[in-house]
Amino acid sequence: MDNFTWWRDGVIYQIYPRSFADGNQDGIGDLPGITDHLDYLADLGVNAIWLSPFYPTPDKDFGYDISDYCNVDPRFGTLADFDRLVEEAHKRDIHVIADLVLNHTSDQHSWFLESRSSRDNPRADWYIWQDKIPNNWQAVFGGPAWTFVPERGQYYYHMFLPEQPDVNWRNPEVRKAILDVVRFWLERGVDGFRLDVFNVYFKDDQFRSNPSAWGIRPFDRQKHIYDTDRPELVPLLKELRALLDSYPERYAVGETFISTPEKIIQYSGEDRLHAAFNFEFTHTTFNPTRLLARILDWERVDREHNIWPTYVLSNHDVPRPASRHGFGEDDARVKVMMALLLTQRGTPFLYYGEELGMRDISLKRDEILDPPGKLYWPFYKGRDGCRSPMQWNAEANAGFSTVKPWLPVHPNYVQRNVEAQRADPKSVFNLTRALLHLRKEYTALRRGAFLPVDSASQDHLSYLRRSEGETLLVTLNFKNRPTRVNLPSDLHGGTWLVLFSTHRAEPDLLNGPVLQPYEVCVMRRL
Ligand code: TEU
Ligand code: CA
Repeated sequence: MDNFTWWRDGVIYQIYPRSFADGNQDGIGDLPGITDHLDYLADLGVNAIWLSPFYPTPDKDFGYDISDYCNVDPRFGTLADFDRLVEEAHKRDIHVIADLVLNHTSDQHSWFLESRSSRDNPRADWYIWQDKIPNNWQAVFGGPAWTFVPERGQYYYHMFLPEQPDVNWRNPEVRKAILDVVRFWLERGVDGFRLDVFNVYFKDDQFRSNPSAWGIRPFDRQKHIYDTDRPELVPLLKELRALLDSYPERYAVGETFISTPEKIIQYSGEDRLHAAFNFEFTHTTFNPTRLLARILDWERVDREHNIWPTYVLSNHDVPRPASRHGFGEDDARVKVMMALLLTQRGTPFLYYGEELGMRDISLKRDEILDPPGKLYWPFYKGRDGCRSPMQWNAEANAGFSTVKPWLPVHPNYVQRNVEAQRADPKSVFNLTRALLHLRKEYTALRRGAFLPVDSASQDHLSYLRRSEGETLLVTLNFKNRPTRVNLPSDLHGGTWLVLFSTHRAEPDLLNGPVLQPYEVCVMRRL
């Protein structure tokens, strides 16, 4: 493959470590568990894994509250386990992306324990302290964003939980300490980073109050112009990029908080982040017209700003696509969405279990662990639903662990698991695997132009992926009825080969194929 760039041409698979595989049978997934399943991931065909936080944490936000940036939580393993995971992943040509949460630490991090102890300790200015609450800023997970500490007689700022104090990025010592953290993981062989809420690192230097807006949660009733997206950010991103570029082929993808195309344009590019998430597919409805419009937005962003698109259907913060689009246990619509994701021009991100069409678990109120779920129940039930253990086989606890897992396994695991889906040629797993392998085989799928066909259709979404010497046609029927794809006349006739289909073995392309209900088909013009 000509100049294959892993993060641009490849597919990235997100692992939520505590839910993937339990290596030591204590009910919590861990790094050795992941290492044990690298052959599974290599066979599936992914090029990189992104690990949600595995650092020491008091677990107020399940790892997104880090108490030591340069270590592994004993529940997840040791630094030696991490080194082994990286080594074994690299042997299989799988790159490793670490999740860095650099906007805030845990309140149990030694930096904060010191900072909160007095007004004149060496780290007094490592967090954001104020004598009085200076503004109306709210915390994302509920309540005001300022919490009082009697030892200092002052308030500190936290955009999320009070147990997640925001660090003071304006302090040069903090900046240096954090860039040293990045270097620490680069030196350990990490290939890239996912940066948690990177665009909120800096807050307004004058602490101005946000203007109001319409919304449900108090946090949403403000326009976030002073607590997010401050101008000091871009120079920092440039410094970070220079650090990454001092190592070969390293990568950073940012989690844009309240993502918009404008923000992504501003924060990604040659001298800043490689990519910033576009979350459109996590909330667009199952509608070909709307999905096409979103894709064309990103095609434009790339054309005009040379920013390689990214696509994701889900992550550890949102309901799974199979729960959003599937009917009961039926996977027809789930396969359409998976095929859409994997045939885009841009880097697709998969979330563990998506390749099985895993559904969200539903929990009773007293089973909920996620802090915003506890707070806003029953209006919002939190994010535990999409974090249930990976379903490996039909044995006890889905083969995830021999003991009771930290979150319940979805009861559908008896039928819906890796082993069963491997054996079923029509499964979501085999569709995912087949498309991942096609993506490796065809340059047109990775880099080829995206050219919509019959784009006024309300029923199907069809497009060519075309590169020099390769023309592929992707057709996705979004309806539970047959529909015809009207091909432009220059595509009539010719010889076509079906590379993948949920329904057919032979092409039927006289004037355009008639698609079966929810059919997914990828053909190649010979
Ligand atoms: O998420 C940012 C974030 O606040 C939302 O995605 C959030 O999960 C949603 O609004 C629910 O209310 C990142 C992480 O992905 C998330 O898991 C962390 O909880 C959060 O930052 C704080 O680190
Ligand atoms: Ca374990």
